[in-house]
Amino acid sequence: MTIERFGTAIVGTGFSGLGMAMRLADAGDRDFVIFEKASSVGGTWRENHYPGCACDVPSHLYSFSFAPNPRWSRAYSPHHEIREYLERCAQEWKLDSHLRFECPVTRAVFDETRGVWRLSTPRGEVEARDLVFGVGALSRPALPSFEGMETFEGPSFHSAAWDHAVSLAGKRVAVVGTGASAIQIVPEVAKEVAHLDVFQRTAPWVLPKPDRAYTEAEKRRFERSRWRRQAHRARIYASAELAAVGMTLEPRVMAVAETLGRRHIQRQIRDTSLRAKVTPTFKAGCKRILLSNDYYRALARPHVDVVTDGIARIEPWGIRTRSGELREVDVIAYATGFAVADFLTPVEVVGRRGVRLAEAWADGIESHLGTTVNGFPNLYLLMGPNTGLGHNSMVFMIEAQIHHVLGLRAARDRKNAATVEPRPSAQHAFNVGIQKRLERTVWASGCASWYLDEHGKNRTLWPGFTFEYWWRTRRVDEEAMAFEPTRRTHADLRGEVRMTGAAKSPVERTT
Ligand code: N01
Repeated sequence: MTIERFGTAIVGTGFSGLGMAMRLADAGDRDFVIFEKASSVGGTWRENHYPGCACDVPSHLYSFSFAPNPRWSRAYSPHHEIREYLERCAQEWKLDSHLRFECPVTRAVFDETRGVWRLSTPRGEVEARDLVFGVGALSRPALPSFEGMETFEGPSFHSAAWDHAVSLAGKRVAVVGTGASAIQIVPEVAKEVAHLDVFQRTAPWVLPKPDRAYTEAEKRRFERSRWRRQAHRARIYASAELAAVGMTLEPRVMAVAETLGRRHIQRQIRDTSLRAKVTPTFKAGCKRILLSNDYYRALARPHVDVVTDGIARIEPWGIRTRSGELREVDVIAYATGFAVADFLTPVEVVGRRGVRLAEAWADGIESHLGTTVNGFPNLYLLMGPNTGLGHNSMVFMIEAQIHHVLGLRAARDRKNAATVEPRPSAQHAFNVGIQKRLERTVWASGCASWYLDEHGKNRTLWPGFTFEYWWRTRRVDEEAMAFEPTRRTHADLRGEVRMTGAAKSPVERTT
């Protein structure tokens, strides 16, 4: 059996995986392969296409700084525009020959003798010196486990697997959940259904969304002037970053958001009992703050009910609430979120001494700077533990991480080492520091959220300003890392490499 060998294997084709590949190509390194379980690129923007799906971070910031798009149609673009943007990036950076579609990586084992990762895929084995996971934290839909779910007679699906073949026109529909996905789904679905039940367990904080379409003149100006584009991006960045003050330094500041949220409810809902139902009872920011101009208005429509009784079980013809009432529905959409803590679960990752990543993470997912893990050399996690955000663009964090990965590899090569990984003491100190800071944040103010793992620890979010993360990742702290030789050097291995993928060539930047 021939084993293909690459310098770098990347898993995933969302912002993380594609961004990594684009930056490698920019650096003149074309010795990489990208594995994708689906048949096209796009990550979460390929998977999520439910009605109303759009980004709640402004597009001029929710895009690569090195691949600007002056022609975003709106401040907050719909999902298909973001997916098309990522497809364009893949084309312009000539990534086609590197992409392996419908080819999930199922196992990754580190070979200590040779200092390489051996990957198992349905199409055979591959070896790579570096392994980059860009699989995202929100890629595994979490379906609830209500009794009787399998007995439901009508169609039912998760928001991230929306079945557009099911027409909702004139039907009785239930949306379970009131998170970021649901508040986008509800206003759209309410337009066509006969009746809509929104099953709310916890009322979220929802603020007005400062969305608008860009005019043709604005788009032309963005095209002509790099300065104007960058100034616009910088303005968005700075105003988003302000929210980190309330979330991470002084949670009392979040009272401002609560005032805005209550005012939003009062403006869009007249019925006082409905107002009371949808008014949150936890500190704003503890769960993600949501943005919508039409969610409350949709809830106030006569054919929409907010059901807060709790779900007892699912029956063939509908949903039985804890109060005993049967809400008859034809279709159920579960907007119930994602399995966050175990985001690498579908892949068995085996590091030094045969230790599985799942074992290393038995007490919770931990890494150094959200990117590297002791015992797992030359392994890099993009959007890894504690790099998530409640207030700004993940693409900013992803770019900082990619820069960090490139820096780690360069430091390793400068030292003629074969592997790089964090020292246990550095990883420990990083996590102790992060957890200490997280104790003072709004996310620790008492609500239940997917930011917290089963031990109540926040392994998801970065506890400060994003520019701090950028600052800490801009240069490699070599004291924190262990660089080690292996019995065979990478140069030896390269001698036996059968070159695959595209030939090395300088990459033309086409933005
Ligand atoms: O998921 P969620 P989401 N019974 O976990 C409820 C990103 N995103 O898909 O709050 C009844 O936020 C649950 O109730 P509760 C964004 O980062 C981004 O909406 O736990 N209800 C909640 O209301 C976001 O944070 C964009 O009490 C149950 C809802 O389901 C993340 O994705 C757009 C339940 C789940 O809300 C996830 O958002 C969309 C049960 N058993 C999403 N289980 C952008 O625009 C769960 N719920 C970038």
